Amino acid sequence: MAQQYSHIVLGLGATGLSVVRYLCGQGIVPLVMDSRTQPPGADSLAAEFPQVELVTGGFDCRYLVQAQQIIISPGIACETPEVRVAFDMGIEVIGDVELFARAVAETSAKVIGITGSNGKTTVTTLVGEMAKASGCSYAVGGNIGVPALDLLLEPKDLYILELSSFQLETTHSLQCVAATCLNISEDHMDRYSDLESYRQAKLKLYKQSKMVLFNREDALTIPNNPTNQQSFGLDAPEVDDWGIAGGMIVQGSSQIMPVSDVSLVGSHNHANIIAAMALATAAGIERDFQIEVAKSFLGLAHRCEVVADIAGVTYVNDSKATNVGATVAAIDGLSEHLGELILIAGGDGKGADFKPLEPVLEKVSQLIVLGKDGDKIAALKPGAIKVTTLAEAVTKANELATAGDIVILSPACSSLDMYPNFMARGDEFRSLVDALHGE
Ligand code: UMA
Ligand code: ADP
Repeated sequence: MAQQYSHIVLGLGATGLSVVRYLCGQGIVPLVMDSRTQPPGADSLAAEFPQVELVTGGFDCRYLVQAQQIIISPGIACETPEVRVAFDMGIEVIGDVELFARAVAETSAKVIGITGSNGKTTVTTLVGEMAKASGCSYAVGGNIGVPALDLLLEPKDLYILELSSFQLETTHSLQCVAATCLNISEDHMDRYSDLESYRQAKLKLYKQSKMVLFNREDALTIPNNPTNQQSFGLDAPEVDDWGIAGGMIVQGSSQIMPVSDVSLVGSHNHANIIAAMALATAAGIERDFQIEVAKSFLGLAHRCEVVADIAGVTYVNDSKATNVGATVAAIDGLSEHLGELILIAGGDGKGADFKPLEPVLEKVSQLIVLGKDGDKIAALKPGAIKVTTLAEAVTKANELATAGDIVILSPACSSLDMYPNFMARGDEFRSLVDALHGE
C-alpha cells in the first residue's frame, strides 16, 4: 500500500465533496472511496482537489483499518460490512453533520434541528423564511440540499438544519437551541430492520437539543425521557404548548393569528406552520415575522403543488410524497373538496407496508398505478388501473376526469425505479399536464 490516511471520506456525492472541502481547509488531505465506479463528484474532486486520491468501485478495508476517523455519507449504510469492520475495531465513524456540530460548538452560533418522516423541508424552509424576514444572519442546509459543512464557508448566527435519519445515525454532538421530530411513519424500510430502529435514529436528535418540540398527536414522537419540552398539535394546547383554539393559532393562552389567514392548504401544513413558529420562537425570532411568513408562504414545488386547471380539473403535483404517510396526508387534506379524486401512485416503495393506504383509498374515486411496486398498491383497491408510464397515467386520468375533479400525482414511493429523483418525476408530470392544454 502506497500511503496511510488518517481521514477517509466514504461516498463522493454532495456530502463527500463538502467533507473534502472542510478537511482540506483544516490542512488534512483525506482519501476518498466510493462503491460506485463513476461517483457523481469525481469531476469536481479532480478539478478542485487534484491532491486528493480517489478509490472507486468498492471500499478497500486495507485503508479503512488504518484510519483514525472515517466520515461516512448518509447514502451508505453503517451496516455495510467494510464499515462494520472499522466500527468493531473502535475506529471513529461519523457523519458530516457531526463534523459540523463540533465546528459550530466552537462558536456562539445557534442551531435549529428538524427531522421527521414528512414535512421536514417545508418546516425548515418556513423557519428560514422567518429568519430572513427578521433580518438575522442565517443559513439553511442539511438534508434539504446544501451539505451542513458548506454552510460554514460563510459563518452565520443561526443555522437551520433539515436532518435525515441517516444523518442522525452518525451525529452525536449537536447543541441545538430547539429541535423537533415532526412525525414518524414508515420510510426507508430497506435500511432499517423495523420502524422502532428508524424511530430511534430520528429521536437521537432530542438528546442534542436544549428544547425539544414534539407532536402530541403522534405518540411515536414523544420523548422517551421527559426533558425541557413543548408540544405542537392541531387541538387546543395546555400551558405553554402550541395548537389551535377557536380558529386561532395559539401558544398556551396567547393568541397568535387566525388559521384562516395561513396561505398553505391542508391540515398537515397548518401543523407545519405551528411547528415552525415554535422553533422560530425558541431561536428568538419575533412573532410579527412569523405571522408575516405564515400569511405569505405559498408552498414548495412538488409538495401538493397545484400545477394546472384544465377545463375545471385541478392537477396537483405531489411527487415528493415518497412514502405512505405523505400520500395519506395529501388525500386527507384534499378529500374535503366536492369533486372526485383521481390518484396516480406507485414507484419504488423502499420495502414499505402499503396497508395504511387502504382506508384513505376509499376517498379516491380512481386509482392509477405504475412503477416497481404499483401492483402492491393496486391490490388495495378493486378496479385500479395499471399503466407502465407516467404519460399513460396522465392520459388515462384526463379521460376519466370531469370539471370539479382533482388529479393528483402522490406516489407513496420513491421515484428511483423510473427517474433520477422526485423532481424529475414531478417535472415530467407538469410537462405532461401542460401538454393537455393543447388538446
Ligand atoms: N452511494 C453508493 N456508494 C457510495 C456512496 C453513495 O452507492 O459509495 C449511493 C447511495 O446509496 C445513495 C446515493 O449514492 O443512493 C447518494 O448517496 P450520498 O450519501 O452520496 O448522497 P449525497 O449526494 O451526499 O446527498 C446526501 C443526501 N442523500 C442521501 O441521504 C441519500 C441528500 O438527501 C442531502 O441533500 C445531501 O446529502 C446534503 O446533506 C437526499 C435524500 O434523498 C435529498 N435524502 C433522503 C430523504 O430525504 O428521504 C434521506
Ligand atoms: P420531507 O422533507 O420530510 O420529505 P416535505 O416538506 O418535502 O417533507 O414534504 C414531503 C411530502 O410530505 C409532501 O408530499 C408533502 O405534501 C407531505 N407533507 C408535508 N408536511 C407533512 C406533514 N406534516 N405530515 C404529513 N405529510 C406531510
